[in-house]
Amino acid sequence: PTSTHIEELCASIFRSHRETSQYCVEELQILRWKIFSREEVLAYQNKSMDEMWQLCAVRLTDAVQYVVEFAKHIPGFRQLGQNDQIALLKSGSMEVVLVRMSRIFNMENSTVFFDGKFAGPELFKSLACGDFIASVFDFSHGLCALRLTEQQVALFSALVLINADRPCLEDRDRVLRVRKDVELAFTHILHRDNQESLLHKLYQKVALLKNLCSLHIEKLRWFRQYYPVTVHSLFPPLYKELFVSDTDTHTMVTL
Ligand code: 4D8
Repeated sequence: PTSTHIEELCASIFRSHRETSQYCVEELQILRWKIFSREEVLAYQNKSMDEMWQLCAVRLTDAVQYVVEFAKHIPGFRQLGQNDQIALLKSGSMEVVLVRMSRIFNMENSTVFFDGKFAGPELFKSLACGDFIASVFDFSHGLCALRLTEQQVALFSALVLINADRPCLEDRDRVLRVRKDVELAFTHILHRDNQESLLHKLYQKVALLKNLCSLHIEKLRWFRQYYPVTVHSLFPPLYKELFVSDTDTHTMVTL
């Protein structure tokens, strides 16, 4: 690929990131003063476990839906087979949500924008998975500390999604060809920004993302043992299709 080709690829990935980001950086700066009060935090903590899980599943699915839109506009993604598109989203969409969480994370007080205001990890107490929530917040803090530009976040998100090592891919070579271009775009941006040292640091974050996502699946399996009906009847179909292995809903075929 020529350098204009790479420039164009960077530009379109950045554009799809911007168009599917819900909040832009400027808006987020303005929202920072909106923090849940002590009473509001208590109200979340006093929710029943299944009610809080359902709320989180709904909020998470909203965020995933924007990631699906982002993926669709990565050059080359839609040319992959339907099954491979779904396989990449099943394993990568939660990872990209966690990358996006770092944009919305306030390092000064370790809070994140959730359900309308900024919330600390203690707000999620009734989920009964404090270790998982603590790891998610630690990860966000670490990624936020790298102070990525929006363009770098966009390219890193694409790199996380287009991964030829994901399980169940039918045409791995084709995914690898798209991957190579995204890698070139990613290194191009870091080189241009004179921040090549970020390359190594971001590849380290990829391993952390993988752990967090297996922890999410593990917690979900545990929750489902106790509340199978909540998962079956009240969780969003897209959430089930992505994260519950033996599900028969196929909402993503509308890709
Ligand atoms: O832009 O869509 O408004 C987290 C979810 C972020 C999970 C969302 C969440 C985000 C993960 C809800 C529950 C990250 C933004 C808001 C909702 C990502 C935790 C906090 C999006 C960025 C911040 C702001 C719980 C949005 C990790 C895990 C899920 C369970 C079902 C228990």
